Amino acid sequence: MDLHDTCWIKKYKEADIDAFYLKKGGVIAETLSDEVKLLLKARPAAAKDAKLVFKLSATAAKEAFTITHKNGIIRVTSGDEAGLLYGFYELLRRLHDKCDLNTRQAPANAIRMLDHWDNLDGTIERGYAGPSIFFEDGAFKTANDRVYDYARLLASVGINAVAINNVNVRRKEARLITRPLLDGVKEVAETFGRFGIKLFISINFASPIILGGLTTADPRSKAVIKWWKDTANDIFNEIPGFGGFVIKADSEGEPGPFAYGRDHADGANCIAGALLPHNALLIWRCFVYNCNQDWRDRKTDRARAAYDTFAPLDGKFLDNVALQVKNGPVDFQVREPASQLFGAIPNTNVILEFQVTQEYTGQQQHICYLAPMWKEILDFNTYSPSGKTKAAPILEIIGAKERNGVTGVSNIGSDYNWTGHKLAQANLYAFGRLCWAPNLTSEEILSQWIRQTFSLDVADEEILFNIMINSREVYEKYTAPLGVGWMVKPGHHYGPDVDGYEYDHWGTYHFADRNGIGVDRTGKTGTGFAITYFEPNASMYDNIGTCPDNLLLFFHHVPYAHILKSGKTVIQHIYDTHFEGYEDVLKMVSEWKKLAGKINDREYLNVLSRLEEQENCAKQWRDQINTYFYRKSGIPDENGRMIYP
Ligand code: GCW
Repeated sequence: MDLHDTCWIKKYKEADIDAFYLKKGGVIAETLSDEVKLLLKARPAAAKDAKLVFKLSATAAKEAFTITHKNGIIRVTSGDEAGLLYGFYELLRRLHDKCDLNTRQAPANAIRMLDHWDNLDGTIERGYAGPSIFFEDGAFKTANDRVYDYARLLASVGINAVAINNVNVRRKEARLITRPLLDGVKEVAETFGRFGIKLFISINFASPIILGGLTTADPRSKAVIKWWKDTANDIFNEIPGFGGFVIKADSEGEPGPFAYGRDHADGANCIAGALLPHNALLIWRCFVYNCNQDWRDRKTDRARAAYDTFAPLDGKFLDNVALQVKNGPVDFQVREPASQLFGAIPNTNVILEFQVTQEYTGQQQHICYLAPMWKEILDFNTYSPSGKTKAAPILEIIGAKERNGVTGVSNIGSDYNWTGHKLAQANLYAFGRLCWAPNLTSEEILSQWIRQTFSLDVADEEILFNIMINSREVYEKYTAPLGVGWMVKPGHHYGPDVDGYEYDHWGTYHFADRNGIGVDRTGKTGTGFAITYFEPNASMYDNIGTCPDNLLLFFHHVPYAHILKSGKTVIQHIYDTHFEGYEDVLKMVSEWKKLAGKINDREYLNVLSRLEEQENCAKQWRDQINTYFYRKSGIPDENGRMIYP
């Protein structure tokens, strides 16, 4: 089976794409591929006989493209081949959507990346769509068409970098940067390279010990510095277009510079120095916090950790280091404020990290269209004084530099439809589109994806659109309330367990007692996290009267009877949203059933079976949360609905 039949580019399959892409110079496609011709037929007469011209232009910008449609000629122009490719896909989107073909576009972000948490044995950490497409049984998969298909899929939405292995780098995976595994890396890098995508490998900070036989990985050690240089030289001899490394250091048990009394600038610069002559990038993750916290300690705050570690180091990193910052200060929860690090490290390259894989948002069993959440982060105004204007939204900060950008933890695996849950494809699509053009709306992107993926009439498209567009809000309603997060089963993170992490060492608490709930992160009585933001955000969050309802419990510990801006008490809000969230899921199920016979059986049943799981799980969430808070507070539901005592 052609795997593209299962996703959004099926409607514009084009056998010729690779051929034109590999040729240097302008190519005039006198004969259009059948697929494009077909699409053209759907257009008004004027475009039917159009000639397609692809042209590289020395004066045009790289990756950017112009499409013009004049006198029967459709011309795609770019400064490089990747730009032609992006232009081609944009053209196909426009033909498919029957809209004006003339456009001029440049990507908003220089780095548009996906991270894979794939292990050499083929498992994927937080993967919900089958085993790895890259690895199995300790080696690269052989005769693997899937990588080629994936590269093409990613190019269709403008992705230009991929890291293929887990940031938790075990001893075996550490060997990816040396032979013989490096041969496999080379092959994958070449496949990706044909689609303008740079390959990155996640590395282990202790590699000089693990691979080099040294007794230390101290970033100031001459032997260590030399080992990284030699290793980088070897890699670039083999793979000249290699992208660079990703590293998780001093985080959740991974080794890092702290062991040697060094800071993260020392650590990063040692390795980045080895990459610098090759013009390659070191992506250094900021997910650094104390994961051995004592739950009794109310002062240590995981939400502060990345900021406290990295803000003081601003400006101390080499030019080819980019700090990778998760969208929120804790960990990819369904609702978190934007990380306060954005805007706080103006003299450092920064990459925003989203989680496309749905670890905390229903694990590709629940429908959860994530674009609205990503948009909130991108649009968040940091008010960083270093911004050019008073407005310094995150999307401008990350769009401002050549080594800035966006990355996402990929949600794909070997499943026939790539993402396990058919509708989770929309997240991969939306992620790519937002990396390219963060100003697109969640609605525009979703409509596009639906039109390109299914062949539905307008009324049915609307049914599907309505199921998906608010699905993140629905998920939020029946899970942890008002921004407090977690309450998931420890370890795998699926399903409700209100106190699952409450007395654990991960720094993720809700502090519910008989009187109230929430984390006091205020300046006066709490951890001070709120006031690490720039004004006016600091005051807005710090002040209980101005803190938005949906983040109230992230910032404040309040009594159950506290009245929200909505006019409801916190406890009544908890009950209402949990009853509503479950009802919303029932509605999703009945709406989806209306699409029976309109979508092929395999896809229809794929979604239906997952919706059944979502319904059961949402019910568990509803009842466990409601009962938990009823037992704690003793306050009954105003509307007398069933809460199990
Ligand atoms: O959210 C947590 C995940 C870990 C992950 C970690 C990280 C790869 O539960 O599985 O490790 O984040 O981002 O490093």
